[in-house]
Amino acid sequence: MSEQWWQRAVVYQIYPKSFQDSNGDGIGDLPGITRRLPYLAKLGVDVIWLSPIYASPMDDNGYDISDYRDIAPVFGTMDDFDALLERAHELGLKIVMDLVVNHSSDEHPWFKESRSSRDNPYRDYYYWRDAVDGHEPSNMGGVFGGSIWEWDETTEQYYLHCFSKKQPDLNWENPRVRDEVYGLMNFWLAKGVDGFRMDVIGMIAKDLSFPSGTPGPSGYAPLWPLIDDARVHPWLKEMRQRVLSRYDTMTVGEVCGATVEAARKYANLDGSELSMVFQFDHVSLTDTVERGKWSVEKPCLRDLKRVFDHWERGLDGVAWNSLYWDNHDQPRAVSRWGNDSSQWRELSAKMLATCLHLMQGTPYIYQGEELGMTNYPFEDMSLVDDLEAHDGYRLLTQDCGWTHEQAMAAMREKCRDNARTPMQWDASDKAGFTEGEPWLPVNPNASSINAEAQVDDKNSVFAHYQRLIKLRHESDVVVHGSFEMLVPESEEIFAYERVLGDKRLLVACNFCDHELSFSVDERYAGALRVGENYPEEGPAGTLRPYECFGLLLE
Ligand code: TEU
Ligand code: CA
Repeated sequence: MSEQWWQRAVVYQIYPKSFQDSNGDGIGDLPGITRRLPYLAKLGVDVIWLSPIYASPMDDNGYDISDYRDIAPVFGTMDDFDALLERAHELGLKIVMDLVVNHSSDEHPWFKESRSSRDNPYRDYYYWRDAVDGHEPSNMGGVFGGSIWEWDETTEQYYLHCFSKKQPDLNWENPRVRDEVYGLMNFWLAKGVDGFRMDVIGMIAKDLSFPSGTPGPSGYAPLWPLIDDARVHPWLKEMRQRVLSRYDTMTVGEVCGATVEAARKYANLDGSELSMVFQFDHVSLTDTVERGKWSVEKPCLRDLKRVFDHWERGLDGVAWNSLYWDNHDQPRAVSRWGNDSSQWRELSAKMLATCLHLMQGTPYIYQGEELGMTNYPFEDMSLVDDLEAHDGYRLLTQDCGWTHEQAMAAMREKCRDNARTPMQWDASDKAGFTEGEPWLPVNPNASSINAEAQVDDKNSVFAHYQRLIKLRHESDVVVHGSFEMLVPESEEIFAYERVLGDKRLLVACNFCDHELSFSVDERYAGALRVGENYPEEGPAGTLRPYECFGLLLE
């Protein structure tokens, strides 16, 4: 296959609610994004992925859509969207929309029709089941807590919702549902958008026997056996035929629990399904069956390396990887994988960037990551907004018997609102995000960590990201080189080599706060230093705290 544009591209994710407010209501919006597009052009990214901006009751910040062809008033109007798209394209930035079609909002007209009577033509747009012995049809729990089944008085049946009860699952078995999805995709593509990030697309096929499982501390069984992901592939091939094949798009499917084997189908280089998927192996390393994601342990570096090695080698030449440390569902990268103390924050943020951006795959930057933004010091639940976090707090303190302090420590490490505090534009009171009251608090460190302080400083985290993005645009070995892990047993060093014909790249990253020895093969004598985070070269054979560098022979 010849090179696709998205293989050399870097994607920047915007969480609209927290990016830039333009009208003082404390909520980010489309005119705010348009105003900040030159900042993204300066950073040098190629693609912007917009988290959902569609009409929505905002039970899950827009991941619950009530009209797929309209904009949420709080974010602006369709004219605002058209202006954003036009300006982005003028600046050479592509726009990828979030496609949330595993479920809709319960306020979507389809669901209102569906729940109105058993013989409504929209009934089969969703999953409706009878009670079994007066109970839910199965004992699985949803991602945001409680049963996956909600009783509906009007028609005396349960409907399925893998997420909140305001997010009923669409029935993909029904060809009319698939037609609707393809129709709305065509609507946005005809407008000129450049692709889709597909929310939990790996979950659209269910085991229709709706199995039960062994309950955990919450009283519910884990959800994942419900997912019948083998059956997703024919639907994605149909989507390719009916929609995507008509346009030159980038598509990325969110596939929780994806294996390398599955990704070879989803993201095959034959282009029959998607461009790439988001896998979860590295971000779920310390998850447990009992507590899910709510742990405070740091995963060990060897495990992290094992995951990347498995994915890099597993997809090389067959399918395509996505590369990410964080997004709107994950804590801040520098707090989680690096060191967010004032001493090491900048160095470790740059080291993480180098480590990720020089692997094979398309890198994603989540808003603020390019500034080294950190987690937020949440002290209690009053400042936490996210529904998942509130359910998590309840699970930990009530079902698992944790103290308030233990639960808050987990929230500070893991809750999604860490990523959702306002973008830090400048050192002013509200960080330049809003003139009003921000919907989530601004991180107190905005006075020192902000875009204004970094954009023109060549030693900043921002400038480091700029250089890495440029390097990917220019270097074939960064884009296409094979991957080999070096010192795989090391608990402290993440090092690898990329090879493409006679071109080579060696990348070395120190993941800890002390100096280590690391020797470089002689063949790299005279190589070009790239992606380094210390201004001067250190003594041969060593890696200083959080040091990283690449050595390029091209
Ligand atoms: O997330 C998918 C998902 O399974 C999440 O539960 C994710 O694993 C979790 O948030 C990690 O803590 C997608 C979206 O990215 C998320 O924002 C939505 O809430 C969810 O789908 C429902 O649409
Ligand atoms: Ca606003």
